[in-house]
Amino acid sequence: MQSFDFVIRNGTLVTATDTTHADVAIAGGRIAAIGRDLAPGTRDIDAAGKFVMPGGIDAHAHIEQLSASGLINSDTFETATKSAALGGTTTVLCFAAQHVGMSLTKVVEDYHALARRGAIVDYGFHMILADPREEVLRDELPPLIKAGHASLKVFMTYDRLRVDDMQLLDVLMAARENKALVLVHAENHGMITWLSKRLLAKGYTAPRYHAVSHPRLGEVEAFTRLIAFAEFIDQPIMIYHVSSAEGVGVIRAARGRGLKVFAETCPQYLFLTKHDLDKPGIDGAKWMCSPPVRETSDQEALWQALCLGDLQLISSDHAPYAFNEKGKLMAGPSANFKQIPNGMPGLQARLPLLFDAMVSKGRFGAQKFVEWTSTAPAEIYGLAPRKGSIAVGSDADIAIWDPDKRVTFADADVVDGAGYTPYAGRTVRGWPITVLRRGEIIAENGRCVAAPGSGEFVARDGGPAAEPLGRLAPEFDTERNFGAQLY
Ligand code: DUC
Ligand code: ZN
Ligand code: ZN
Repeated sequence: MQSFDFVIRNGTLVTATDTTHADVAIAGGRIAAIGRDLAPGTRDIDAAGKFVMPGGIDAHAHIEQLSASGLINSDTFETATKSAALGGTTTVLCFAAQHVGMSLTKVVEDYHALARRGAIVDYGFHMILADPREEVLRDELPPLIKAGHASLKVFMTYDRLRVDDMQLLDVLMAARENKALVLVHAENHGMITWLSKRLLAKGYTAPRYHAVSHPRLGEVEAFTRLIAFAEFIDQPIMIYHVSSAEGVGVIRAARGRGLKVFAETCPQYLFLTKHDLDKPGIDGAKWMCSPPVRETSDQEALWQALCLGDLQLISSDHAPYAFNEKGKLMAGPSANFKQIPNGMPGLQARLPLLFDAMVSKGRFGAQKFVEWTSTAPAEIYGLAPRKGSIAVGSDADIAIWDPDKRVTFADADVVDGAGYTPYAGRTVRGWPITVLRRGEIIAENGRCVAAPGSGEFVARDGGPAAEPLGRLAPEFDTERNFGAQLY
């Protein structure tokens, strides 16, 4: 008879497609059996009255990263992934961020070294390209993608990081040639810069004006241009952190035409509004991210877009900056909104906020919760079938949720480097009480019990998501372009 390391008994097992009462047996870090009356394991966990769900996959987290502000985020792989584990997340996809002039190969090596030392959950890297020089795309990119980093991120705004139209086309083409997904921060840089200048000149400097300085039409323009480029090159894309109803409209139209446009939103756009930035003095800086949080009507449009499949997943965009001179207040306590780094922590709060809204309060339910926070990111980013579900043969990445446990978010409980939570004072019902990563308990009853560095790199290929549609723009079609071979 097969022997098991763990058997999780009597729980309600939830995947993206099913909800059943079944036991789950784990051997050698993988799911070994699912059924009733399984043989005892070395250790049995009684999950009666609890939900047994796949560990969360957070596909958008800035960890110990050199960011657009020129600062490193206020955490380390250890603190960030500890917060992830405590919040029920067992895999993160973060960034290896190339800035102008850097070798991409060296950048990727450096981030690997940081993660090897500190990571508690499993991880992979998207490669940020701020300087897609010819030799980077030709010589460095192909082996890095082959080594398991099959996603490229570009910014259409931020002075330090943004690519222009030609560079964006080059990156899309390089991704197509090497079968990688392209992930994009898409906002119109000119509109943001122009509007910010006018606001500041008129003395509107407080954090709340950050919400005004990123017009929703900036999302519309950038999404539209990006999608046209992606269609032209026939390259699948992922649009990051969709924040507005209008942005959703552009994506819906593109998907309606059959284009391979994936898109995510984040808890901050579902649970916060611009009024959260409207605090005395500079306090609103804690709620500053880009794009900014918007209106209640946008929240509703985003939920509907998730439900309709226009958006496929919810990531945190974890990007913490401490509320001190090493973070949000790097330019001092009287800084204007342009001098404040953008971003907020989210690795720990993402799943409890969504569990509360979707499972405890019943909106869309437990299976959609699993789909949008684990299964869809696994499938889109090439982590499936190893991650993202509870199935025989998959990694035993499991979060056991107590649906009755109430927790009120408080700054005192924050373990990432931000030192504050944007959700302080908010009470959620439902909390991950036991979290297993590859069959090892990493968090239990609010304590992280795994060693820093025990997380493993997960190599990913582009998979079906990165496969081009095969629809050639007329200019790329040799039968219609006088025979020019452009691919
Ligand atoms: N915006 C970004 O583009 N990245 C990190 C955080 C943020 O707010
Ligand atoms: Zn971004
Ligand atoms: Zn981001």
